[in-house]
Amino acid sequence: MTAVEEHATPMGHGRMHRKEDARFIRGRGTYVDDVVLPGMLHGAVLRSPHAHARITGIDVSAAKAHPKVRAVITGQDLAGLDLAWMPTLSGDVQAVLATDKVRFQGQEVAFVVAEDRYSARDALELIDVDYEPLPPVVDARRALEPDAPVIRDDLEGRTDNHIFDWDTGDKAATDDVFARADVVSTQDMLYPRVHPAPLETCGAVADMDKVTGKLTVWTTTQAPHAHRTLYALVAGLPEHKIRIISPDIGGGFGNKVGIYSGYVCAVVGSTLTGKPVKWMEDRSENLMSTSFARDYHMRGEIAATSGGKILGLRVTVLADHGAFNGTAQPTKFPAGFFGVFTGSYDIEAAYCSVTGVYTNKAPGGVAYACSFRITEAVYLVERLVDVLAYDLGMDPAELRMRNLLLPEQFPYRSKTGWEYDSGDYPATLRTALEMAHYDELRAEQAAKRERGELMGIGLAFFTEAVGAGPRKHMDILGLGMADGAELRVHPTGKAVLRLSCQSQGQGHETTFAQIVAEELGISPEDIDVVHGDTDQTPFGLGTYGSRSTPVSGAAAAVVARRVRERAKIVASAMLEVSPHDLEWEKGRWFVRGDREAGRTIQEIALAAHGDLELPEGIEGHLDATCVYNPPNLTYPFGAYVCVVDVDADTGQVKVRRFVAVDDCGVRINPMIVEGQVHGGLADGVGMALMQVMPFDEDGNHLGGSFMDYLLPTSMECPSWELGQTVTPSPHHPIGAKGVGESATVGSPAAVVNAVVDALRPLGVRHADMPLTPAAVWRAAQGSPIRT
Ligand code: MCN
Ligand code: CUM
Repeated sequence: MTAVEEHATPMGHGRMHRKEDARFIRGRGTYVDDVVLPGMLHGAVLRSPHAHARITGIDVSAAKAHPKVRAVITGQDLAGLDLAWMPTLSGDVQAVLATDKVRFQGQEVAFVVAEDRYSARDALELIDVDYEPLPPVVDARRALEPDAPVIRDDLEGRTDNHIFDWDTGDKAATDDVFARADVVSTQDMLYPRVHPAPLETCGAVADMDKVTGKLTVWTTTQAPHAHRTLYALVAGLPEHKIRIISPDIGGGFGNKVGIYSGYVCAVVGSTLTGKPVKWMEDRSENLMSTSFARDYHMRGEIAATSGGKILGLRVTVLADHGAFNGTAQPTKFPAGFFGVFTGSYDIEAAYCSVTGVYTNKAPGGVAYACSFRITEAVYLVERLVDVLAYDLGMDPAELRMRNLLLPEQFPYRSKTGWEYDSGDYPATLRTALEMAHYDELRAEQAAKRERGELMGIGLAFFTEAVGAGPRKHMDILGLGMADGAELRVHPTGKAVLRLSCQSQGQGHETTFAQIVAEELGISPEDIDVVHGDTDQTPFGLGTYGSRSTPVSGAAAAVVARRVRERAKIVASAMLEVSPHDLEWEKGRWFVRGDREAGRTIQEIALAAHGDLELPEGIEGHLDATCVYNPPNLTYPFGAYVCVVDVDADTGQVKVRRFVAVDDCGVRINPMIVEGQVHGGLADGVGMALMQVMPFDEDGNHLGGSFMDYLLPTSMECPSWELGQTVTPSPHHPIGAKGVGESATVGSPAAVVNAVVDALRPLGVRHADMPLTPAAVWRAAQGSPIRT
């Protein structure tokens, strides 16, 4: 790599260091908990010790008598304000503070506002709640049994725990294909409940100004504009009197998409006391009560010829949604984008049905780099392909190569109706196999097996669908999935880009400046990115589902091109030629055929604000706005190879190598893309080997700290070996596809496939995540948890 590539390029796309890091590495970021306002009070939430119980009484008198307590709020108080229940992102309702029952351990029951954080916490102890415990539903498979306790008896006419049935694909055609297949491999598998666990927990500082009637909320949100609209709809506040500010965010990973009870209580607390109220949850509260992810019980069937041509896929899923259906999926997609479970393969037919159920666990669902459930879908199909390879006695790389979609099949319409925009899958898989020296690895493995050593090689090939909308097909609570951008160019040629999406660590202040820099030839250092403040940015649906680059990134390019076009008109007046005679090169318009006669974008910006007689169509500056409604999703993809060594006696898994070849189209900042991939790969190792949110049979949450809920560290991660192919998206203005969740989507299957491959001499065909030493040891003893 040359020095120029390694360090900041003067402008545009390239490995530029992150602009935001200057403040982050100096400890100068401003997170929600850094916000301190005059007279600010502190809130704390009283949570349910039971997973399922009726509330028969709450006595708050002692808490109210605490000298430092300013207010105590219960569900009944909120009911009086018509705020006891709030809509969820999936159109269900969720208790802000429980009134009738508690439905998961850790559910919010009361909110105390006090002069300091310690007093607020102390006062929680003074609240006396009478609970009448009810039997809980902990296992999703129990939820639909006729005698299962009904969790949501608040919903009128509700007599069971069923939420939705959703299906996709062609059932008859799929059954047909299965009937004539030589081989059908079936596998049950669980994608366990995990938690995004960002370093910064969730919180809010709410400030209701009674004089101006304006509510300002500094809050941990990935979607400030959507939050503002929801506050307006729920609380009946006028939307222009609500300002949501999402300052620096210490990791989101989906955890900060939804609205939590604590935010709403902080707003109510501020309204009642007339003072700003801060609420920050602690680690245990975060792990217990905010967005989970996954919890999909899946049965997959794959049909093939004896020669290894995959014919069809048939899948049933039981989805555990917890006590309130709070998943953030586009309205028409109750199972998210699970419909892409046909993966990267050319098959004849596919069918899948998903049933969602209530259980006595925390709500959530759009979390942990999920790509709207594509993580589950990719895990399913990539595990199934390996199970098929096992049953056929075929090499999993060869089986994949034989079935991958070919470049000439793009744009490819999948059997479940998704239009994959572009790809050269075989080239990407070949690159990964070459980087890994696959044949040598297999030879090494064979030699080790002779000696009784367990070494495994796992593959995964994934296709993602990121960048929701278009708005016609995708909305959340009726808000169409499009994004806005505004670009102002100051007289001296410096620019401000205002975005509706919001970074939680992905480096938007750098990459979005780079997009504009590339389009206009202004240095990225001269372009400020403003985001995360609804008073300062245009409306849009925010950052999740790796949609920022596909949607807001496109908006940034389009708005920059609009500025360029306006600049062209001004330049034509400056140069006294027709705009048709002008040609663009990065940073300037010049007269066709006369390179010397040109004006830089900076000169043009100054002239646009100056005394030049401006032509028709330009009022006095170059500024432009745009709303980008994507015509389709973008489909990044990748091929991963994982190598593990397994100690059969201890069950210890060592991830020795990990080769990841990602294709996210044009890379705006390759260094940031690699960082995103590194993080996602670590996530994947964590989920495959150690992460699960466990519950006991009473519904007690057993993962409430980082001693119990394990996150991967550098100790468990190998030195990642990254490669790339570049297949631009044909419909994205700069050919970029999203990448933020790719590695989390693709890597768990690669790791599990590697571990199962290592255990193959012991006859293991499948084992469920997380493959902890105990789980691997049991599998190696011939009693896999599930086969
Ligand atoms: N990028 C690029 N070239 C591309 C694609 C992306 O340079 N072809 C850059 C982007 O400009 C952006 C970053 O990579 O700076 C990620 O872009 P994108 O894939 O569009 O994803 P988002 O910005 O929408 O981020 C969301 C995604 C999600 S949904 C989760 S979950 C997750 C993830 O990002 N959460 C993260 N990565 C995370 N990284 C950090 N540090 N913190 C989180 O909370
Ligand atoms: Cu699905 S976790 Mo991300 O989309 O914020």
